[in-house]
Amino acid sequence: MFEELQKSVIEGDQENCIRLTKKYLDEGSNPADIIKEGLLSGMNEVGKRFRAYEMYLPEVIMSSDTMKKSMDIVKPLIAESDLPSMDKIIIGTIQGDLHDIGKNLVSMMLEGSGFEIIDLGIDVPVDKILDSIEKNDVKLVGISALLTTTMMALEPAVKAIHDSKPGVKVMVGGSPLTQDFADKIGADGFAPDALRAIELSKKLLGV
Ligand code: B1M
Repeated sequence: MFEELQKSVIEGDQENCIRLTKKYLDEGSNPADIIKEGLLSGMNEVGKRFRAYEMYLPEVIMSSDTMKKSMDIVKPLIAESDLPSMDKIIIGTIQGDLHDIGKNLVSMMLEGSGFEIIDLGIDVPVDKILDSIEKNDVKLVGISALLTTTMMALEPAVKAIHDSKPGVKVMVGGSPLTQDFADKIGADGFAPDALRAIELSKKLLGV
């Protein structure tokens, strides 16, 4: 029923996506269905096409942005309980590191996939992450590191999170990191790019 809406997300056609979203709302469609079966479903297809090399990253970003604009229209109209489950993810760049372009891209894509992002910014000390876990009901933390120096701070951060917040998983990413490194420091997962950060988040959260 929401094929046209899915198509507008896939094509990153913001104007059409907003028009269709409003049209479905005017016609009385259930807002939660518009999100699940139209917007999120369109974004899922985007992920599949990107992995199959049928879409490029800038197109994925446009789709994600398109989807978010319509989400902003629909979300306030539905009761919290009717919202498709929006798991929260804390994300930040590790202490000492000021790089945030990749981290912001990951945040944006995760948000576009229906996660609620708590972005702690750059140069984030582990205590700030622990505080944020305490205040929010969060089961996944994502930490970015772009320097060979700051990536070393990931191991104590992962350990501190695992020790004081059992059950909370940690995903790491950033250009100098590898799966091997992530395994060695005890992280629960490593994603080499934003799309794989979405897949990994879903896997780690069992979504
Ligand atoms: Co700096 N920098 N930088 N820098 N910088 C690098 C990283 C560097 C490789 C450049 C080089 O020398 N060739 C080098 C690191 C060398 C090393 O450690 N071995 C470097 C250096 C040395 C430095 C300074 C020390 C320079 C100096 O002052 N002497 C300094 C450090 C400051 C600090 O952090 N304390 C510094 C500063 C800066 C700027 C402030 C000028 C600027 C950052 C601006 C900003 O982020 N707002 C900057 C930039 C832009 C870069 C380069 C050019 C680009 C990084 C980037 O944004 N890439 C970078 C060289 C390069 O990578 N070619 C470089 C694009 C981004 C989309 O990719 O961040 O890899 P990336 O993110 C990807 C994936 O890695 C992954 O998904 C993203 C999207 O696909 N990913 C995750 C990232 N985080 C993830 C988290 C996840 C999952 C996936 O889960 C949580």
